[in-house]
Amino acid sequence: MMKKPDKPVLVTRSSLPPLEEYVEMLKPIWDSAWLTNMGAYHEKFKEQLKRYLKVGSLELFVNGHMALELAIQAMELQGEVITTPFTFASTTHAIVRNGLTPVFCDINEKDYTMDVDLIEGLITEKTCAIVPVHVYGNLCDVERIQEIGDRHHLKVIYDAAHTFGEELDGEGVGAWGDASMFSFHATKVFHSIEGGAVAFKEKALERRLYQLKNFGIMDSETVEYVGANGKMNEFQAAMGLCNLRHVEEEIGKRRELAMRYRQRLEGIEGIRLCRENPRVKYNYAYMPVVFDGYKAERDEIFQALKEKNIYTRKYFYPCVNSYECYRERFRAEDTPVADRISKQVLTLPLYADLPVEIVDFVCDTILEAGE
Ligand code: T4K
Repeated sequence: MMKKPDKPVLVTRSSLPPLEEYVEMLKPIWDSAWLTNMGAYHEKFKEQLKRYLKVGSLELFVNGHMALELAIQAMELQGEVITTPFTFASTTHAIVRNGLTPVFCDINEKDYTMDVDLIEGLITEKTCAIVPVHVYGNLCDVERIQEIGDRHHLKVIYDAAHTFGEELDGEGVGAWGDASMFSFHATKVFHSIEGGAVAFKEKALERRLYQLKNFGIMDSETVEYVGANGKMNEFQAAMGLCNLRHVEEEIGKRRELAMRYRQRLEGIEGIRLCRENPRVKYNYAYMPVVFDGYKAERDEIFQALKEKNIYTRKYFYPCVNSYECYRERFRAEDTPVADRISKQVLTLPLYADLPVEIVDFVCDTILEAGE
């Protein structure tokens, strides 16, 4: 086994373009002194993203959370929203901050996305939408969800924060549902420092999303709507444009490392990895591993790795329905699979420049902890 790394290895590390490339992009910003409010880079980034993500309509935002919160607001909903508790805080907060009531659906054991067999049992006369999450880049059963949404006249808004560039049967994942939110946060496969986008179907949403991100201001004398400020600035868009040139290479490197983890950990008793769906083009956003009946518990492995300078993360523990701020309203026991998986899962370090020796070191440490 290699010796403990000198520097801490974190769960991820932002990918950055060559510095000169970004500096070159900054020159026109200095020349024009146009820093934000839908500048030239903003528009160019939007067009390039539409092509890369293979979606017809898209609006950019300052971050993924604002994108999701405002996408939900744009739908003008009331009542209950069926969603998953196995996610980042943002998903549920976006629902609640819109004055809507989240109804938590449990997840499946296979890929930790919403268990589609349970959705219909949660629909009431108050249900207005479904907000599923393609967690870790694992695609939800979009076909079944579409069918349920259509049958019950529900909006479907995907939290696609983890699925940048993913495809199902060659079609961009953002083409599913009424809208999908992508996050371009620094920790993501693809980033614009902070940033996000909403891909959507209905053309009318374009105007509403624009109003929502720009105070409802349509021109210097016309304020049409009580909007917020969710605009992406030119420095973000410039970083996005640079990173877009390198994203395929980044994903390729991640893929190699994910395969290495798989090679080392697959088939070991008590260790569960997600199975890949051959219809999906993945982005290898995260490397989740579930310890279920392994000789060491998740928290013991977390600790063993930490002692060796490897900082994994318990994404997503605790489940949202046991957060302090929601404790009075929900119970984690109502979604037992999510509750259990959240206590068994660890996301291992994965980023393009992670040395393969570290992947081996992480695997060796996990295997040693189970001896
Ligand atoms: N929906 C879902 C399902 C999401 O996962 C997220 C975000 C959202 C919605 C909302 O999208 P955004 O509004 O964020 O665009 C991180 C990210 O901040 C967050 O974007 C992400 N999900 C979540 C899963 O992970 P933390 O609290 O774990 O971040 P932090 O600061 O502990 O960073 C994690 C690791 O990343 C560090 O150990 C090192 C590395 N890192 C971090 C930063 C900030 C870098 O390499 N560079 C950096 O600049 O939430």
